[in-house]
Amino acid sequence: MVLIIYGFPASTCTRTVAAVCKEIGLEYKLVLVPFPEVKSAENLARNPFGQVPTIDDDGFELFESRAICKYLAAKYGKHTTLIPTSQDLQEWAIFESAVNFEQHQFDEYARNIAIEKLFTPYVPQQPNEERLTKLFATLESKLEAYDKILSKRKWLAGENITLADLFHLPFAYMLETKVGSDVLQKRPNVARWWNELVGRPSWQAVKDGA
Ligand SMILES: N[C@@H](CCC(=O)N[C@@H](CS)C(=O)NCC(=O)O)C(=O)O
Repeated sequence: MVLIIYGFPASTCTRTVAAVCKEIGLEYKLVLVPFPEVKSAENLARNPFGQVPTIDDDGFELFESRAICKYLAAKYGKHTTLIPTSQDLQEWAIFESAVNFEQHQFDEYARNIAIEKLFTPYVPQQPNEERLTKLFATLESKLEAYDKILSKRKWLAGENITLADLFHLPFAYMLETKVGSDVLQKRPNVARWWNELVGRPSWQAVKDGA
């Protein structure tokens, strides 16, 4: 049975899962849960947090995009480098470290910049410029650390691309194309990494909609 992704095309986390499917070469069917319906009883039954995406893999349902991607890579992506395939504990630890710093050192700031800058007009209120300045300053300092890491490794967890790299895609892409920020181009190693990542066919296939 074809993998089902419940979500909506523009959803950042839905596009992450879709990009991972493309990396693996795994077919999926997007079952539309429009944004206003994320808190519907039907969606809450699938995801108690009232969010998307959720997958249905032949009757097995799972929510939380990063966990979904790890599950899909482990089950269907053995021919890829998306998660470590060896039993080498250190390789796993470095991968988990990169997955964790994406979430806590990058997503935390990039997501809030996007929300402040792009989503508040819909609420409606003006972006809080003071908050934005602080978020950008913190993100810049985090990207200094990224540049050091990427001076020693081609990808964030080593010499091969992993989920840790792919998890950056939706919000980094939004920063560059919608917020109009050049933070990803200012540092040589980050720029080299980002430009290769964003050009991947997997992301190009879903960047405008899962
Ligand atoms: N941690 C969740 C976040 C999911 C998330 O924030 N989804 C958004 C769409 S991109 C959503 O459903 N937002 C509606 C809401 O939170 O009410 C994941 O990674 O799957």
